[in-house]
Amino acid sequence: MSFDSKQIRNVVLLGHSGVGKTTLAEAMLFEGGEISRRGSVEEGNTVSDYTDLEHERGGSLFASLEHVSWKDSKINLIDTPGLDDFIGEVVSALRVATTAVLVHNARSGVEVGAELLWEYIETFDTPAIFVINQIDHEKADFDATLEQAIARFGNKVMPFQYPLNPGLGFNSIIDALRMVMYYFPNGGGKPEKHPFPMPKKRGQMKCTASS
Ligand SMILES: Nc1nc2c(ncn2[C@@H]2O[C@H](COP(=O)(O)OP(=O)(O)OP(=O)(O)O)[C@@H](O)[C@H]2O)c(=O)[nH]1
Ligand SMILES: [Mg+2]
Repeated sequence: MSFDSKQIRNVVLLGHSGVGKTTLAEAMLFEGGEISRRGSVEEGNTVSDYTDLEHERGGSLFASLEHVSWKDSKINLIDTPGLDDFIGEVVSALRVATTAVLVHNARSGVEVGAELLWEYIETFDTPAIFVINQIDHEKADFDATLEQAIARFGNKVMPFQYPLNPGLGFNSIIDALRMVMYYFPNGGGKPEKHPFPMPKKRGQMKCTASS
């Protein structure tokens, strides 16, 4: 398949060490049909962390480039290491990226690595999207992480997708742009689309997109 330059996106995944960037990259490759089975960092079989050294350390040490086709676009995905010892890998990736995806962890909130990376995003003036990850963790606190992100990075942080039920039973996302709820059935597979669940009274929903 060939793409012209307007259809190509260079996206860099960055974030504090261990937030889940490599796992997210693996999920994106799987959803895009590039791989038929999702590998895991623990099993040492992700596309991104392919070196022996990364398998030994159980985390990314190098920026790695993957490709995924999505609808009529080609996304060049660069997964970067979170440890600040390897910041050079992140800086090189940011220089060629059209979009930065700054990943946070709902279990730990906004961490110091994210603040440092934000300075680089601002230096390169790269448009950024935040992803709040690990929503399924028993200690996940989406609202607190979002509040921290707004407090630290300003009012430009605007949620447009958020989880309906973070924590162990997590299975639904609200997409406020498309006005739709995605429900992920037990056992995985494609999400079901449901109508946007409207609260009966104002302020009744736990996570609101714009209150
Ligand atoms: N429960 C849960 N665990 C996750 C999720 N994403 C990642 N993990 C786990 O978090 C740990 C770190 O994940 P990685 O994908 O290696 O994180 P990373 O940001 O790439 O880490 P570095 O490359 O070392 O910066 C692994 O044990 C993953 O299995 C998630 O959405 N939910
Ligand atoms: Mg990684």
